Amino acid sequence: MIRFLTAGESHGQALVGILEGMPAGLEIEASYINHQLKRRQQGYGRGGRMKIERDEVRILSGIRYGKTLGSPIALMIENRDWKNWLEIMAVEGERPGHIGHVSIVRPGHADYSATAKYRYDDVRNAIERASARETAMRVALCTIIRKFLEDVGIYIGSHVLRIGSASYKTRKDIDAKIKAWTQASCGAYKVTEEADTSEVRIISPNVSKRAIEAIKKVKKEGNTLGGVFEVLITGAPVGLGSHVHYDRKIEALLSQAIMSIPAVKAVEIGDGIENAGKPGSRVHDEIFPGRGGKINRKTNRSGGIEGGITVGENIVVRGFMKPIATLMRPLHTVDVKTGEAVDARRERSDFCAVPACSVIGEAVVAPVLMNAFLEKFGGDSVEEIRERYKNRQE
Ligand code: EPS
Repeated sequence: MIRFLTAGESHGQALVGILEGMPAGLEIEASYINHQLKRRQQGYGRGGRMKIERDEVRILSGIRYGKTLGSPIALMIENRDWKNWLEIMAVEGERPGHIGHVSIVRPGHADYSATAKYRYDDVRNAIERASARETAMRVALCTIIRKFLEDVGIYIGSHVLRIGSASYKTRKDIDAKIKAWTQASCGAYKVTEEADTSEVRIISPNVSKRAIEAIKKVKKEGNTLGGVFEVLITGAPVGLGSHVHYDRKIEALLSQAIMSIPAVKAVEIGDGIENAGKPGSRVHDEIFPGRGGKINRKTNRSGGIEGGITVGENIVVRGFMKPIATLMRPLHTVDVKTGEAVDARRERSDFCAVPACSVIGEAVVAPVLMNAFLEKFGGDSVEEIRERYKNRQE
């Protein structure tokens, strides 16, 4: 079973992570992880921090001569910005007199809730760990898992469907493209490759252009925008997850993973939202006889999951991200120290982070798939697992 932990404040020295449970013998290089870290930093609409950081991982343990040992893997990503925060984020010593306490809370962030819960005397304590900076380490750890999945033919990809009101009018064309791409040998990887050519990770140049215009507009107005992204998984076998217990249903676990990304407030599996308004005859994916005693389907409205178990079709998970809570045109709020009505603090932030969020979405589903995979085909080394997987019966 895969477990992982992350630690690190947004402006502290570094982000660190430990990944436990990876089988031995997986080939992995820092450059492979760094490629995903770079993708997470991209996207039109990001703020000043991404100009400072150049996220690169340091592998501290668990890998020898480019292969996993089966022991815990420890990673570190330095925060370049830390040198500008040495006094504010000092680990030891007294607070210097000129460093004030933050007491104005931003609506929509963890500022109020975490400060109240942990009885912080400084909202900065909430801001630091609630920051989406933490996702850099999650992407790093999950990329190692993703490498294992890719080696057995399970590809994870993503693209953005909507930013603010800029979205596809109909899904017909994009769905046809995705269908063709995902039927190709590298599946979801092609979708990601195409999305990566757009600054907002939207495959259609038209929608992409409209999304960039929309971000430009909110930037000028001191506002922010959210959106919708889609994570696609191709090559997953039949039988990941289980119907027998609530905490083994794979759509529940995938939803939790996507929902754990900061600012994601809704998740959809397949056409879940649309399906709720249709009769059953137009929702369920009819089953037809296929080649070699297998089954065949013409639709995949279920998002590749029935009864908490994968059915062997593409897995489709969508995340709905709210607009970032830090606005340059501040909202009404309260100074929690004085109780006075004030304007929310302007804190450096992104204007739109949906493209980055889609890359994080690709990463966070990997441990869910891996655990279901290990439960079914598990072993201690990549070699052992591959043998079991090769000899499976579907
Ligand atoms: C982020 C780093 C943060 C933010 C952003 C994501 O850096 P800073 O706070 O120094 O600007 O840019 O976090 C948020 C949007 C947020 O609300 O916390 C990153 O590395 O992704």
